[in-house]
Amino acid sequence: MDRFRFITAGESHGPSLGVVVEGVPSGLVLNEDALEVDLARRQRGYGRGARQSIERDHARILSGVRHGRTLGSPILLEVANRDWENWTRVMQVGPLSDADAAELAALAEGGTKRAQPITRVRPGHADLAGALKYGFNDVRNVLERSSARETAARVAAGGIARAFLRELGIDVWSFTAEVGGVAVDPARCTRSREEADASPLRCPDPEAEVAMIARIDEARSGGDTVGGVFEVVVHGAPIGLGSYVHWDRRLDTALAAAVMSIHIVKGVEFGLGFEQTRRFGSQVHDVIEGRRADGSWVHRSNNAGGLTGGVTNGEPIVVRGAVKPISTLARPLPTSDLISGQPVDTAHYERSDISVVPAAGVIGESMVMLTLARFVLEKTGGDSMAEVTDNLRRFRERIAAQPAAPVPGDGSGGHATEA
Ligand code: EPS
Repeated sequence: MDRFRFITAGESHGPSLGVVVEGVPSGLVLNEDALEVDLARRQRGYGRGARQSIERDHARILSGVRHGRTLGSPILLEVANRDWENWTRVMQVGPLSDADAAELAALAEGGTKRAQPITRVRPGHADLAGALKYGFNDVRNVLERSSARETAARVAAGGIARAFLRELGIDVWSFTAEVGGVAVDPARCTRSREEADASPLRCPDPEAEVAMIARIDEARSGGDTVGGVFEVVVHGAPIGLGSYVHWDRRLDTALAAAVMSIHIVKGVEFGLGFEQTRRFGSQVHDVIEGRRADGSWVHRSNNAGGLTGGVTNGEPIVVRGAVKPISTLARPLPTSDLISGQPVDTAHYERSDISVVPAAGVIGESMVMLTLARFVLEKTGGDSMAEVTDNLRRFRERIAAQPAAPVPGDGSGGHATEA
């Protein structure tokens, strides 16, 4: 059974978001302050909308932890929606009494947008397909769950994976690589990781960031939105996570699905990615330079993005997510009405972000960490952190040693023992 599996619940303007994370080993040090770091990073970024000035995301730990350490039991986290208090009648869980219904109707009548049913489906959003699929005549029922607000719960869960991976020496971060066609130039990436993280777009290249901000301002002034690319980088993953033996055991399969599952992501690539298709093999494949004294392996480059045959090869894992422009536009596109089926001039608009690439990067980190944690546990097994760390240390020692030279016909069938 998959370890570190998780399931989220919650509507964007409901009382709260929840997530249950199952299969976390016992003995992991965990507290709410640690989870807050990534939640705050997810909320920041130039181009974010008004919602983030309302929310101050904090995950309450409601189960699975005692005296600051995990118990091995399911961990339940809750992230409250502060905005809920502005939506109590619209998002009321219980049935509407006559008085409630009259109040809601009066609000809608009086022009309160959030109380009005939504039928002008937004191009690019889940609105139309979702309403038809679930049988709704009010798109509110779709957008509440399809909203990227749900990613706050994923990032809360990702904080547990970060604590787990950190104990094993595995480190994950991300940065904004591109916004609206403006890309970072590795030669100009002068900012340290801390400096990049503190910058408006979480960008290591200060010059590119200025031009990226200009693109966001341009989108804002046109009532538009703009996308980009984030890059997640993993250091310290041991060789041997994932497997080439079957499609669903490849780590790249799982990472691609995890990153692709983020609402705003429309493409995923590893290492050199699609650029590989434009080069000869000699300009793509990473020359293997040999084993170091400490047993690690060196490649001349990392175009494969740390994964060959779906297995970690000891190089940093590099995965990028393509972020589409947000589909809620302040100057809405023409669309059609869900009920009449006829064209209308403008799609629905309440409020939105202009650009979310830095936030998407933090969510990308979380999805990568949750996936890696699962694959680490698949490799090591173990119910307690002591067992996991012990097993991983022994595996690392085993593969660092020089294997015995193969002797044809010695009966070992090519199974190495240490020399
Ligand atoms: C988000 C909260 C949402 C949006 C955004 C992500 O808040 P609201 O809908 O109340 O403004 O800002 O969601 C979308 C981009 C979307 O398309 O639904 C958040 O917390 O990340």
